[in-house]
Amino acid sequence: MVKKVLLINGPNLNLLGTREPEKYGTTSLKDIEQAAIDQANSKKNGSEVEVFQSNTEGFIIDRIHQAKLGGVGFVVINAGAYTHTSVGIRDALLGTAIPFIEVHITNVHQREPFRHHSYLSDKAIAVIAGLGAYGYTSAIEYALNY
Ligand code: CA2
Repeated sequence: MVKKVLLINGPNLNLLGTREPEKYGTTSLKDIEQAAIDQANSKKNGSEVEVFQSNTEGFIIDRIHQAKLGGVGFVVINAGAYTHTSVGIRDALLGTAIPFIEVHITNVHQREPFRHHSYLSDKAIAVIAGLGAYGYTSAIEYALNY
């Protein structure tokens, strides 16, 4: 079983819970991250969740590289807007060969056409979109049992 899971959130997701609650809900990123950490701790088998948020593409890529060196066995990622633009994040995930789940709070397929394409989906173990904050909970649960 995977012992170390990394939860990555991309640009603007630090604003969760503060604005646009009708779209993104009322849960803060801090609460989402703490819930993921608690999920791992409740397993009582030494599993851990590390968390990272950045508004900068290169920092996300650097963190994925570090994850490989740090023994992370699974990544849960909401790359935010970079989902639809970033070959670099795709290449980092493929280059490290860490299995990952792509999460979106909203159902991107009900939104503007430019959100329908993802540079990550075809390489993800799974894609979760539209379940709100519960999408993270379910992805972390899967990752911890992987
Ligand atoms: O649905 C998702 O989780 C998205 O990844 C969110 C991104 C968007 O660009 C993707 O297409 C879908 C945007 C994150 C913005 O987060 C905010 C949260 C609260 C207030 C304002 C923005």
